[in-house]
Amino acid sequence: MNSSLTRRTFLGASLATAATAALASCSPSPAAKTVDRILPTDRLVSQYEDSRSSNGTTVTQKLSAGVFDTTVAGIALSTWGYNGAVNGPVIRAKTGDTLNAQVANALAESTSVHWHGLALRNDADGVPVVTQPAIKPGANFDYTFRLNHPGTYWYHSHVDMQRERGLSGALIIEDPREPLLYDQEWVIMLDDWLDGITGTPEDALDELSMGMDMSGMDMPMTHMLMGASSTYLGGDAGDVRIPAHLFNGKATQDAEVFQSRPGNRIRLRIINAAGDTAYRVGVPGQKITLTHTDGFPVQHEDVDAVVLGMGERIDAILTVQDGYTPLLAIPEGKDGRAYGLISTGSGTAPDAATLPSTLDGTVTDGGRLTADESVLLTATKPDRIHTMRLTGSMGKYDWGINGRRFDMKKPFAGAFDISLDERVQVKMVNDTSMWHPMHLHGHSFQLSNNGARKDTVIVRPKETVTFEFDADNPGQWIAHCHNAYHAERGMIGLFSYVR
Ligand SMILES: [Cu+2]
Repeated sequence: MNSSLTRRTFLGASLATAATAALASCSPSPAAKTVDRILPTDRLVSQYEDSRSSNGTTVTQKLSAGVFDTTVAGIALSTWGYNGAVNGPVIRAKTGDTLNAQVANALAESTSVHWHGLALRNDADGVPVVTQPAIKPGANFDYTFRLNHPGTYWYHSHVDMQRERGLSGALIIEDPREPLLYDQEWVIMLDDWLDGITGTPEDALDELSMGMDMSGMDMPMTHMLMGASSTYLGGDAGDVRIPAHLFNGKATQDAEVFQSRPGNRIRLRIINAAGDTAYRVGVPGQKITLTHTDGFPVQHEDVDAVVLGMGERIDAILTVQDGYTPLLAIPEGKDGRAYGLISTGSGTAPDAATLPSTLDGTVTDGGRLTADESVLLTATKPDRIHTMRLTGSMGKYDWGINGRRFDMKKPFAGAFDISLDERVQVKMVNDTSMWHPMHLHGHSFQLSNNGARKDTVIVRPKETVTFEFDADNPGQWIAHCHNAYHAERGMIGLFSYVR
């Protein structure tokens, strides 16, 4: 097993040793020695934070990462989560507020919290060792940062496979001048769960990491999924066999029921927190209106279903009809499903067996939507163009960027250098035969041709996805596949601000 990303190396290196290692690795080239990287400790990071508007209000949230006993899909198990739940608390704040998250680590190993989708100060991004040393067992860490854009976000551990247990939760930033009209709001976290049912996420990663080279040896395959196929995603849908799909932590046998009234407009805030599963979400026989992706508004589209890759979010409006309305989340190319029910108090809940197993008609995803004019980047020529080739294969399980597996001990090796105030264009070229949900930290990019503003986008096999962003948030920011297994095996790159 390749050990470049094992737990010990991942957690053992400190920020200082990482910087030293990077300098050492660059030493053969005299020019490289002069690279002046804007680290998370740089005074520019605080200066930029001070320039973000603040209303003086601080929202405080305690998050205790620990082990707890629970029941998932009818099975009693022990797992890890925040504040003793499969989904951490829904954190709510407003644009202009400061979030103060007080993290206590009650786990037996180090952890961190990443605030997915936020253009926040670099030293609060929660990526050991790039933006902070990991939070050691028994230690505390305060994340304090200003919230400068409304939308549907989430938070999760950024250490090893911890996110594949329960270490994630929703973060909703409300707009004090919300232009969207709706009566109610339903925050929905979708997740593919195996911890405590078929093994642990580490077991699954270990098995996948042996690669398909082992498949001729009659090895029993508990976790590896062969032949999962999605036309929508362009082929292979996923790597991992998933015993339970969860809708707000609940499998189908105890589906959540959301109370409403006929005619109410519900804002759905849908978050795909899964590790290896894209979900197709919709209501059989009824259209939903897509309004936002990854926190930013899009030109509204009425669709039968929307596909979310891991890490993506979709906001949609659903008008409630009398009786029970099922909101289905069907895993692309995999068995099973998750759903929640909207009830107006009349009729009877549908039996799971009577619900359709497919959602067809008009189907789209966040990457195919068009940005609302209010959030379009100003048209300008790129100052810098980077190409990120997505590389690797299921057979070798050697996922990487430009053929390189990210090494936390040498985070600056192969870095994509950028400078403040540049317009950066990124071409993501998928050289692999799988789709990847690619996520950029600390920025919202815009897809080409007035596409949506996003931070996570589906890149299909052999496809090139081009996006641009403004380099307006100094620091060190990773960009990676949000398939947890691909990222853990090395499909991570670094956008590095340099002077
Ligand atoms: Cu991937």
